[in-house]
Amino acid sequence: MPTTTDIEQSITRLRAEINHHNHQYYVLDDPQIPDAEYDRLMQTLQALEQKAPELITLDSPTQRVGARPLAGFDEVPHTVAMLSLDNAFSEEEMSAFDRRVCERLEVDEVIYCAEPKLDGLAVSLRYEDGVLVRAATRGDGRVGEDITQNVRTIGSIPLHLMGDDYPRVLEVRGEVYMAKAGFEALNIRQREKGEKPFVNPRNAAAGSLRQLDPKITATRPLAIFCYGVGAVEGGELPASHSETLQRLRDWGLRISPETQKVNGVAGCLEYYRQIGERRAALPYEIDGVVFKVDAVKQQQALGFVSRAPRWAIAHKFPAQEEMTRLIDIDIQVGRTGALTPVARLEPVFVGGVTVTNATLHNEDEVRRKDVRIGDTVIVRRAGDVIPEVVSVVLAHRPDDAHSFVMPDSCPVCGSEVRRVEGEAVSRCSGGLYCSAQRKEAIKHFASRRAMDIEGLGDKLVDQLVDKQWVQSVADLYDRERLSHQRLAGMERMGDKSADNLIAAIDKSKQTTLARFLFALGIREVGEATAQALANYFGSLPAIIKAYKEALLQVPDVGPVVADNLCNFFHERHNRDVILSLQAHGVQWPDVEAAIDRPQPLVGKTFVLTGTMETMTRDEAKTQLQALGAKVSGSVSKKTAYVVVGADPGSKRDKAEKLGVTLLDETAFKSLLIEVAGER
Ligand code: 5U1
Repeated sequence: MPTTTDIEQSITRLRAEINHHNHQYYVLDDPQIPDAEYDRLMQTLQALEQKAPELITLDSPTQRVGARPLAGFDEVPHTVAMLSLDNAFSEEEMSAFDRRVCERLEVDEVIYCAEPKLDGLAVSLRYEDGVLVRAATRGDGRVGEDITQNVRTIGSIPLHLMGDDYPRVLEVRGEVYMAKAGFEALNIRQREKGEKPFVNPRNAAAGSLRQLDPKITATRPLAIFCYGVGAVEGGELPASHSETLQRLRDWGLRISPETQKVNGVAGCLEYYRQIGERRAALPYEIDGVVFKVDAVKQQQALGFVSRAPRWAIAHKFPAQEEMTRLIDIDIQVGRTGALTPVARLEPVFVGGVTVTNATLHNEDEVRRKDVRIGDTVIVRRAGDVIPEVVSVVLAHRPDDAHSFVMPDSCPVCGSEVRRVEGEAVSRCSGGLYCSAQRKEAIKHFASRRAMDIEGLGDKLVDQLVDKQWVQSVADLYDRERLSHQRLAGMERMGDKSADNLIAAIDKSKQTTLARFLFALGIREVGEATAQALANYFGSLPAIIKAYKEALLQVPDVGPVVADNLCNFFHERHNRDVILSLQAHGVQWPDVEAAIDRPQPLVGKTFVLTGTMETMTRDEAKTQLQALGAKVSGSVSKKTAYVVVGADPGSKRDKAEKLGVTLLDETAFKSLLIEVAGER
C-alpha cells in the first residue's frame, strides 16, 4: 500500500512533469511527447488526486476546468489602469509620433520594442506568490469583468509561474486570441451542430471568454500572447520593456516570437514592412504592429494622455476596402442634432465583418465625392472605426443614379434644419423636442464612461422614448414612469431583466462629479474636460455660477467650450433636469477645488528638461499646476526656473545663456515641499 507521503511525492512529480510538457506544447510550440503519453500522465495524476482529494490545489493541472457555470461576471477594479493605444495609419503619422517622442525626451533617436498587434481581447492576469488568482477583461480600462474561470482553461496561460524569482504580486497584460486554423475548425463544428458560425476570430475569442460555463470555453482553441505588466509588488522588473518580456518568458508566459528591438523610426518602418509581407502566412490575424519606447525611464518621462501612453503606438495596416452598391442614403440625427448622411449598402464582407451601413460624414463630403443613390461605391473599414464610403466607381454608374439632397426639415421631428456659416454640419433645431436627439442624449447619459447603467442598451432606450415613458434623463429614475411592471412587459425583457435594470439604475445614483458632467452631454465636453472642470471647481454649483472668464482658467477649456458650458447652464430646461436628477437621489462627493487652494506659484513659469529619478514629467507638471505655476515647453527670459533631470537637452544650455535659475531634482523637490507648506 502506498503511504500518503508516497502519493504526495508522486503528485508533486507528476504535476511538475505535466507543467513542463504543457509549457513545451502551448508556450514554446515544441511538444516533446505524443498526445497519448500526455493524456496518460494526466489520467495518472487524476487517479492519485481522487485517492487523496485533500492534496488537490488550485494550480494543479487537473483543475483547469471544473468550476460550475456562473450567473454573471463580477466587476474587477484594475489597480493599474489598462490603457489603450493611439493609432498611426501612415508613415507620416508614425514619423510624427517618433518626432514627438524625440522632442519630449530631447534625444535624436529612440530604441523601440516592436511586436505584432493581435486582433483579440485584452486581459489582465494577476499572479500572487506565483499562482494565478484572478483574470479580468479590460472593460473601460479602470474596471473589468472577472473571467478567471474561463482563463484557467487556456493551456498557454500558466496556473503557476515557473522559477522562484517572480514578484510577490505580478499582473500580466496580454491579448487572448484564436488562431486562424482553430477558428475555421470551430466554425465547422458550429455548423455541424446547427449553431451560428462566428464572423471572425476576434468575435469568436471574445464570445468564448464571455461564456458563463467554463466547460464551453475549455473546448475553444484560445491562446495568449503577453505584452506587458500592470501592478508589481514585492519585486522589481528590469529597466527595459524588452528585458521585462524576457523575464515574463522565463516565468513561463507566452510572448510573441516576433518581438524585436528596432532603432528609431526607420527601424519601425522596416519592421512594419517585413511583418506586412508575412502577415497572410502568420497563423493568427494581426491588424498592425505595436511600437513601445523600450527604456522604462523614458516611458516614465513621456507619461500618458487621457487613456493612452505617449510612449507607444499601434501602426495599423491599411484599411480593408470592398466594392458594393449604395441602395439609399438615410439621415441619422445625433445627440447634438447633427444630421449625418448614412449610406445603406448591399451587404458586403469587409475586413472580417458584414457591412450594411457606412457613414458619408456630411453634405459637403457627399458632394465632393459625388456619391449618388444607385452608385457602386468603395467601402473602407479600418480597425474598429465606423465603415465609410471612400469613392464612387464611375464606370459602374447606372443611368438612373440620382443625387442626394439634404432635407430642410428634420426627418424625425420636422423642425427646421440649420447650417451655420463656415460649418460643414447641418443640425436639427428641435433640441430636446426632437425624439432622436433625446434618444441619443439618454444613450450617452447611460453609457459606460458616463453614468454606467448596465443593461440600458440602445434598443431599449429607443422603445422607452417611443412609448413616451422616458422624455428626459431624469425620467430614468422615476419609478412611476419606469415601473417594474412596465419594464418587465417590454420586448425581450422579463421579471429578472427588469429587476437587474432597476438595480443598475439605482446603482448609478452614486457617481462622481466628472462622470456626471460628462453624462450631461454638453457639446465638446469630453471625459478629460469634465475631469479638469471637476478638479478646478470642485462642485457643480461653482461650475454653473462660473463666468466665461473663470471657465477659461481651467486647463484645456478654450472659448468654444466655455461658451458651450455657459449656454448649457443658462438654459432653464437643463438646470431643471439637473435638479430633478438630484431630487431622485443622484449624488456625488464634492472634491477639493483647485481654485480654493492658495497658489503660491502663480505668475511663475517652469520648464522641465531631462529625466527625473523619482517622478515623471507629467507628475511634476501636475504638482506645479496645482500650485498655480505655468509649465512651458520652451525657455525664454520670462522663465522663472528650469528643472534639470538626467540627460537634459538644449533647454539647459539656453537657460544658462539667459541666466535663468536651474534646479536639479533635489532642489526642485525642496522647493515643492517649501511652497506646499506655505498653503
Ligand atoms: N502587442 C501589443 N498589443 N497591445 C495592446 N502590445 C500592446 N500594448 C498595449 C495594448 C493596449 O498597451 C500598452 C501600450 C499599455
